[in-house]
Amino acid sequence: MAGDTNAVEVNFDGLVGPTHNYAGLSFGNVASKKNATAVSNPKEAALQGLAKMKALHDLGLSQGVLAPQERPDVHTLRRLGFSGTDADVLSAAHVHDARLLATCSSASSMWTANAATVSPSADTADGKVHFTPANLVNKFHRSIEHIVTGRILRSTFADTRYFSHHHALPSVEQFGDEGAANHTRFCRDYGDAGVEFFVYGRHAFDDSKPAPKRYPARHTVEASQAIARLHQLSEKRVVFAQQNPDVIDEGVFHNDVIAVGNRDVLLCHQEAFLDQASVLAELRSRMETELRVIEVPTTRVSVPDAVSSYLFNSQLLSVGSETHLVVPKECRSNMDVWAYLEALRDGDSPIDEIQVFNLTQSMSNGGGPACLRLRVVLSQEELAACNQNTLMSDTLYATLVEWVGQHYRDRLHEADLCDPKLLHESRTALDALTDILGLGSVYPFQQCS
Ligand code: SUG
Repeated sequence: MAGDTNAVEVNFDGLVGPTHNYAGLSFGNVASKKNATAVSNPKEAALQGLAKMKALHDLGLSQGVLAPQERPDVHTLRRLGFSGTDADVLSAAHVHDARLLATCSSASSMWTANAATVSPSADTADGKVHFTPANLVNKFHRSIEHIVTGRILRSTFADTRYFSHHHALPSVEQFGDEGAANHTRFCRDYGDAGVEFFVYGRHAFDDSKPAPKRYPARHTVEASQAIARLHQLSEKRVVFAQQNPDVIDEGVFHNDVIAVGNRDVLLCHQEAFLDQASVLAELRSRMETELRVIEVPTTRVSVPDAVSSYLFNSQLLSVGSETHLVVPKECRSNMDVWAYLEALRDGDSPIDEIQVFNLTQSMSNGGGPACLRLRVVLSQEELAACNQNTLMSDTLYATLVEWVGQHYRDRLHEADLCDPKLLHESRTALDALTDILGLGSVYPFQQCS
């Protein structure tokens, strides 16, 4: 179905928060475990993320910013029985169990591909853009994100004439939802009704179905089906597919570590999906336009190389009439991956340009270019209705670089998380940020004072 020809994809990147650190919190995510206890550099992390946003803005793309969360999360620590002043809470949690304090201090909301699932108005029965924050229930440090994520999304997309916000799904493993990292949308032009592709890791209510053995499958089919219902999607334009459980066991903890799609292009590894030939056939049968699939063979790029280079955690972007692939610099350091990418660019593939970014601070926690962004397809009217302060511009970039310079540390270790000065610095930074982005009082510390 042809739609609004002026609709655009806006990438809303997560701003890295002041407590960015390496705590090894994500079992099944190889980089997170490998770098547990390393010293992080929050300032560099935030600037690396901002540099990517600015570069994409400079290419003429629409780029937005989503604010980080309040961390350490004293509110959650109080729910777990720690009391006294905020400094008492931090110190008691640290003495009792430093790991628990680390789980309440992660800057993991930077990976906004996990913030929510978004369905554009061209796909939904009521013609609104639908948002469901992901419950991220598989990892405690991430399961405490969705309430504030929901508030930030409501402040960014406030106009109820255009935007519909749902609560996160029930916070239980049966409805484990990891958001847009497991969701792709195919179409010819962004404003056309698209085919929404939901990829899940396991079935919660059917033990007979295959599941990974070593690492957790974070996302269930039941969660994907619930989102499709909430977002009022047409059954004719939805495809559900199971991730290959064997690749989850090799460290592919989200689908966006093994596949990426944009408009009519799908770049995926040969081993991405269970029964891949049928999945691709079903996608093709639902599309009204040709689906161009680049299936990367194992003989060219092994699954471990895909995981360490994050080749598939790239952004496929439409830049004018060209398609650009935004990859992390780890792709250039891997000979097989880089040779494959060069051949793609120089050969007869849909990919015209490759852009390489240094995102090492995020990458060391298993977060590449695609993890850092939430895609929101908007008509021009919807774009005009969203919070304009959150849209990247030369001025906003300069303001945020200065803000980072003023508030962020350049060195952080897990042992620093109990420092009450860090909490104070973080809250001061976020208070200033809510003014810059015009968000209102979205944080717990702003609501109880
Ligand atoms: O959920 N890492 C994140 C990385 C998320 C990447 N997102 C996508 N693939 N879309 C995660 O595993 C590590 C935190 C630590 O170990 O300190 C972490 O949460």
